[in-house]
Amino acid sequence: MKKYRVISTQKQTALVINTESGVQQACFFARKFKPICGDYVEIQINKNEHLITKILPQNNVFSRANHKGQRQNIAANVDNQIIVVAVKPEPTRDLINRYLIAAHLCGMKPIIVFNKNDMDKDFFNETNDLYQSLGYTTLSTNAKNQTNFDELIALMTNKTSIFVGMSGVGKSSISEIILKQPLKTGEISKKTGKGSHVTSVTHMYKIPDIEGFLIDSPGVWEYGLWKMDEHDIAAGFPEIQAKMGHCKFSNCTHTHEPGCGIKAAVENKEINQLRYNSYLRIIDSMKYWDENNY
Ligand SMILES: Nc1nc2c(ncn2[C@@H]2O[C@H](COP(=O)(O)OP(=O)(O)OP(=O)(O)O)[C@@H](O)[C@H]2O)c(=O)[nH]1
Ligand SMILES: [Mg+2]
Ligand SMILES: [Zn+2]
Repeated sequence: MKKYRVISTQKQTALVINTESGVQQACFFARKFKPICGDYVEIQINKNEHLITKILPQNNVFSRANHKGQRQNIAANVDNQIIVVAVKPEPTRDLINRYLIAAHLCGMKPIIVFNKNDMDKDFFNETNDLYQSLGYTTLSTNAKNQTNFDELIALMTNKTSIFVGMSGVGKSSISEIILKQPLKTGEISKKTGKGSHVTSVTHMYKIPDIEGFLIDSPGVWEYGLWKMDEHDIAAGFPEIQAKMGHCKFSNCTHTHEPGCGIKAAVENKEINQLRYNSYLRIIDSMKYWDENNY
């Protein structure tokens, strides 16, 4: 029965929400299994202590690379991956494409949200046009005056959505508007003594008024894809998938092979050159894990 769901986890305990009553409860879990944010669990009450006794099968899992290039699971049972980008801080090269590959492999619907649309229209228009033409859902928002939030909330209704993106793009600001409550902010910085709003843990919230859950995650400088092969990476490029079947070799990686239909499509301008370059760079970045013997 899908009644209890993990909000956040610590070393030995997890905060769990009763999805029917909304009541939250700290629960212990045994070493042999470690629940993650978004997991549905079964719990037992023993002398006033709550214990997680089972993790229910996961629909899917949002992951990223750990420092060794292994797949590290961040949150379970996630329908939407909301990629928040802003002109400032500007997304690092390939960041959006990496997230899109992960969305595909993890089985989430990606939604690209261009936040801070009060800042630079050119960046938004160009990037937005590109991803829209590839079939992705995009939206432009402004957390200062709450532009386009009705559309965003509609996409999140009856779903579990995780906000991802660089630190400072506005994930928590957007979340606060949707949740109608201030979010937990980071600890007071020891260095500066100033309070910061930087999110430090992955945390799930029940959205008021509509059915749905929102997961706020800490911003990352570079989202790392775990070790995967060229075919996994190509699977995250719908324009490459659309042109498959025209390569001389059936196991073509579309990098160096003669008679490659994908390279021909790039030359004919049927596939965007910048996206193809990004595809090559992402494949190349996998060498890092090999070179470091991971
Ligand atoms: N101009 C403008 N500023 C915004 C907008 N949305 C958020 N900001 C500001 O951007 C800064 C960072 O916002 P946060 O919501 O803390 O960013 P975050 O993505 O949660 O960052 P991390 O928790 O570090 O990952 C804050 O100073 C916000 O006030 C917007 O639409 N326009
Ligand atoms: Mg935040
Ligand atoms: Zn090819």
